[in-house]
Amino acid sequence: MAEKEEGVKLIGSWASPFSRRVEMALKLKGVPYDYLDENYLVVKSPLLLQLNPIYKKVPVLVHNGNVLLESQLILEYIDQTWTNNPILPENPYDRAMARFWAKFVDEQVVAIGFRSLVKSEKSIDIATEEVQQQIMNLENLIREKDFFGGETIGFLDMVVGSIIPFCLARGWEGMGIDMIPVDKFPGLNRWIKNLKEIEIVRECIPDREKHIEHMMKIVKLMRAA
Ligand SMILES: N[C@@H](CCC(=O)N[C@@H](CS)C(=O)NCC(=O)O)C(=O)O
Repeated sequence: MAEKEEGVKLIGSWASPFSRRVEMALKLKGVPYDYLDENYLVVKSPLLLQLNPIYKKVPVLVHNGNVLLESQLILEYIDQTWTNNPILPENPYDRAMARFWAKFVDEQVVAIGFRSLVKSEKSIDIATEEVQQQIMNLENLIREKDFFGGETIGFLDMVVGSIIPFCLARGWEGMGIDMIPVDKFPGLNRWIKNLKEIEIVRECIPDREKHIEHMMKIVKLMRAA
């Protein structure tokens, strides 16, 4: 375990997948940190606006006075600063591919995933098929492995895990949609089970019931917008 460093602070939000993945990395590395929870749906704190004036979003990591933004970049910073329990692959090709798929998830899957949550009953089947087509790419990647990172949790597991099973799937569950059925996605279901067996993952993911309620609130806000 590392000594508590001067000023390791995370400004996050309990239901934010981008914050959840940063907490997973800090816990995996054994980095002690102070955590401030933002209720950004109600009001953004002056601290958040001061630290992230560009996007005004969580998470924000402050380390020894340096402000870091954007969760994937924060994960890379954590990996390079605390080198125990590496999360990014060492091999340059594997590293590039982990970044490729992480970008795919945060851009493509997040966009169509949230879009599927606001579809009407009439168009939900088409939206479901669209999401399933995209996540089949991840099923093909995980099929032979326990984790995207190989034998244990890594960068891509944190990115995919925080977004799909522990965020979007909570919304799909609230809507009564079985988006990742085990017969279609056996690899992803096995991987989700593996993730849930990891203590730091369990410590970082939102409580299921509370999260489903929260996702339904988000769906309502998105529909009203
Ligand atoms: N690309 C950013 C996304 C962060 C993000 O979207 N955070 C959301 C919470 S899940 C947020 O702070 N939203 C506030 C807002 O949109 O005003 C990252 O990876 O850190």
